[in-house]
Amino acid sequence: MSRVLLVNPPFYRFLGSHYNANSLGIAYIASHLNANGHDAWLYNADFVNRQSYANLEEMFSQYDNYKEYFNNEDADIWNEVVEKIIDFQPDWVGYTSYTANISSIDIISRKLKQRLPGVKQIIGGVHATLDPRVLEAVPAVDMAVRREGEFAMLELANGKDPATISGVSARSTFNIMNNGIANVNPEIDKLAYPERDKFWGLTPEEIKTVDISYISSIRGCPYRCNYCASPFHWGRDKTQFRSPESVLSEMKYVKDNYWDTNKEFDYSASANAEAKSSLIIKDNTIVYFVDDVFTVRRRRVAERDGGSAPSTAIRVHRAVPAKRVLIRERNSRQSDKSRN
Ligand code: B12
Ligand code: SF4
Repeated sequence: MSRVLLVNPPFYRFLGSHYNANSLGIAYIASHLNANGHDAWLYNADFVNRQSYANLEEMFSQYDNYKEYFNNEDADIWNEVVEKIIDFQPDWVGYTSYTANISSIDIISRKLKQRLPGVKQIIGGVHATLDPRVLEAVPAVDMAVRREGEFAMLELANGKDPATISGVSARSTFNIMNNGIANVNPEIDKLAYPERDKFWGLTPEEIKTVDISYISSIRGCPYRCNYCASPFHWGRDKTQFRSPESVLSEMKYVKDNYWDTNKEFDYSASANAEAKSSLIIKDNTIVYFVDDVFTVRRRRVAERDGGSAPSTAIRVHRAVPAKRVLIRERNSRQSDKSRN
């Protein structure tokens, strides 16, 4: 059994805000490892125990401070993150990468390497997928996984030779061995639901405030907008859909296990132009879909929402752009009326 810590690096904290939701990429990696006998936890280094968020204007005004953090590798935040990782006593540390947080990963991984040279460090996620030479940008990181990481990470944690795993790049004695892009996962319905319990470094009270309502119901986008990372990142000819049954059962699972009707705040979607206080949701009965193209097959959305409404009255949000779009469809209201 390996102890694996999966890290969402700090980003919004540098801009005077924070991000308190679950990161689904590493949450999927963690649940797949845990379902196969490992001990994998999520560490969100962008979490702050605070209920108010900065809006976009306030964040942009912090840009000079943001730059300053990267000029000062002795800033408290870097040491705080490294100490939390060390406390975990990991065998593996995995970072989820966007282009926006690659410098953060570089600083943390170099500091960690100085303190714990034997720990294996790995990078995955969008930026690692887009950049085949990502290991040159993060010299303290040992390996990269490109595209979907569930299977590759499990094989690594099981001790398989990186040179034999699809999608893995790794340092060898004289150069970097590169096995290209991981195979597309053909059966996303069969994946375990993303990890929603093992949050490292938070008190039990703080864990209750993590927004675990994010759900991913598709992988890939059928369009090819030339400014967008998605087509290459997911690498499918067409969008792969989870079945409505699978998505509904995850929604129900979230409702049965995590909804707290006393909760006054919805912590999702931190980068709103509006003040966060205008987005307060009293009962927190909400699900955020992170899908690139949630409405691409309209009939499927209707099936899914129609199916969910009578029993759960779930409200559906789309996470990005961070604006509320789909709110409780017709059937739900009707069934509410019939219940009252
Ligand atoms: C939800 C979301 C957000 C949320 C949550 C982010 C979070 N930290 O969880 C919010 C609103 C905060 C956000 C913010 C931003 N986002 Co955003 N976001 C998304 C979105 C819509 C879904 C992400 C997701 O959950 N996907 C589902 C999971 C399952 O997929 P995944 O994360 O890719 O993970 C899989 C693999 O990548 C891999 N993997 C991931 N991590 C790891 C780690 C290891 C160790 C391994 C082995 C494998 C691995 O395995 C996973 C499972 O198969 C994506 C688009 C998309 N559909 O992916 C854009 C996207 C990731 N965002 C993007 C951008 C640009 C941003 C911002 C920079 C926007 C801005 N200007 O502020 C910020 C950066 C935030 C940061 N922390 O750095 C771009 C990234 C492009 C790039 N080159 O990096 C994307 C791809 C949108 C796009 N199509 O262009 N985002
Ligand atoms: S996710 Fe959106 S922006 Fe990206 S290719 Fe698809 S439609 Fe275009």
